[in-house]
Amino acid sequence: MVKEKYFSNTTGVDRYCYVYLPPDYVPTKKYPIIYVLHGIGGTEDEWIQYGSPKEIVDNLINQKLIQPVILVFPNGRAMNPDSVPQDMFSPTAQAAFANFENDLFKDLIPFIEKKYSVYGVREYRGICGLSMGGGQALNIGLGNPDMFAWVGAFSPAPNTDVNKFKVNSPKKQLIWILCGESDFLLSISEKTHQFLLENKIPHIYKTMQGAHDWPVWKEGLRSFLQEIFR
Ligand code: FER
Repeated sequence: MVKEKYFSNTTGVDRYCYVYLPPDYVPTKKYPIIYVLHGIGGTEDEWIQYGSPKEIVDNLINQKLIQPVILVFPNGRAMNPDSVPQDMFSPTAQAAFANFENDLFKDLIPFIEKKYSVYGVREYRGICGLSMGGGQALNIGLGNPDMFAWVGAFSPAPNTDVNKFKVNSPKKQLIWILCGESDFLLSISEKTHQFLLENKIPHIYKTMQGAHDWPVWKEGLRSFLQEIFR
């Protein structure tokens, strides 16, 4: 994992993210890329600390279950100062999660996709996340089908806003949602699934045994990646 620092014009301060490079990364090849978002109390560290993404993705690639892929773990809360607010549910914190969309498009994607060897087109770009980050992935992914072909949400949170989805887009997307059956936010996944059905938007919706917790989110990353490269 490489820790990267980039200047954000959106917040006016430096921001950080982690980058996962596949085992045989060479800058002479091009790679697909996926942005992986954390939950309401996390930062760019959260997935690395609790989700073992390097082990998960190294294994999938080494077993030839997926193609080599680059993963980026941003800080999904775009604010100044860039810290975890005392009240994670405060309007300021909520606004920072929404503001991340600006940082992502104007600052992070340009920085990352200049530095690393990626295709740089929607067909090879994805976004996914857990809980608060799952809501962001749906809002940003389905709101910008011209930017993302792959969208994954693991236990998406109440920040999920179907009004942000571009329901009439001709661009095809792989939309993949997973939630634990005893997750206290299961109703959000159910409602989103219903909305996508009613609007005839193809998607995959799965539940599994589990709560609002890492076993579900790690399985989410593992399964979403395999669905993409099926
Ligand atoms: C909420 C309950 C949970 C909410 C967000 C969350 C925006 C997020 C939880 C997480 O990220 O783990 O009412 O509102």
